[in-house]
Amino acid sequence: MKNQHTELFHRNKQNPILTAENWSYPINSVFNAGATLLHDGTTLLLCRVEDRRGLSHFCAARSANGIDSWQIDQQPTLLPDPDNYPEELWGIEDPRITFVPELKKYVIVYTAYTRDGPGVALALTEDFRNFERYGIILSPEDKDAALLPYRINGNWAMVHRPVSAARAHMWISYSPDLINWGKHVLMMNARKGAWWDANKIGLSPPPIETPFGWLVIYHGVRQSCAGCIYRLGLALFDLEKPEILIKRGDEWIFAPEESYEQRGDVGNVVFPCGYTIDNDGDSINIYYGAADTSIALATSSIKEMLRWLELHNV
Ligand code: BMA
Repeated sequence: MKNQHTELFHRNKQNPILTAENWSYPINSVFNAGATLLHDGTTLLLCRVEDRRGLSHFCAARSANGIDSWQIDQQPTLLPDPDNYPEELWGIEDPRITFVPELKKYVIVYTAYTRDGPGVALALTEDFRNFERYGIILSPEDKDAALLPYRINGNWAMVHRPVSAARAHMWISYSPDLINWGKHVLMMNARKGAWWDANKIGLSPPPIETPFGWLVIYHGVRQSCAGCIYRLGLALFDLEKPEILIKRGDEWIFAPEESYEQRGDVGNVVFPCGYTIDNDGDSINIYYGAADTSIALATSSIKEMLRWLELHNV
């Protein structure tokens, strides 16, 4: 009998939707893209592109339907700038995009690969052509960060994932100006032992605002003697105090199962950094890096994810 479980994410039949072959300049791989809908309804992906030295930069791809006919920038859109920002020495990775109505700008939070490991950096843009860099805002080792779209009690709020010793949990920090971050609070622990999300977790795309709280898709890293498996789970946090965990799912909801997810530069990885939400306010398009090699798309429903959490809350 086939193993039956609810499929919350539905893979697009055209997966992977973007690969290195789509680029007009020589690259190694394209994965872990931030995503947003532009004001005219165009889907914009800010793709992490790894060059043939192993260093990453960002390149924008635009599509009317978010699935195919991508218009990809002919040159890198945002390159690391180690002369002015030395913390970007070994590249920039894994952008998460938040449109911030108060600033009328997109805030991009990304990993700067410093000499001492990954740190969190921030840049603002209105058009994904010109960028205003704030440089590194959280020192290494820290990554998997995204900004919430509005202030909470007067302060900006950012989820991130510092690493301490052998374990890595999700934290949230607050700032009056997007530069100085404090009031650090632990949001959610990695579990222990045999769990799929033991020892190391991190935010995947930016939290999804729902009437019931911030719905968070997070990744759990299962380490074994055969290597790591990156899978996704769900949690819900309080809207006004986002460090308060309301619900956490037991099982993972999405895992590497297709060949393009299981094989590549880093096999067994599904890693979404962005999504877009359709006009119905419920259908969600999740863009994920597959095996650190290509970009794939899965669709889901916010209501169904919330219903699943009701049943799977631990
Ligand atoms: C994580 C991040 C991701 C990457 C994943 C698998 O730590 O660095 O960029 O996709 O590892 O290699």
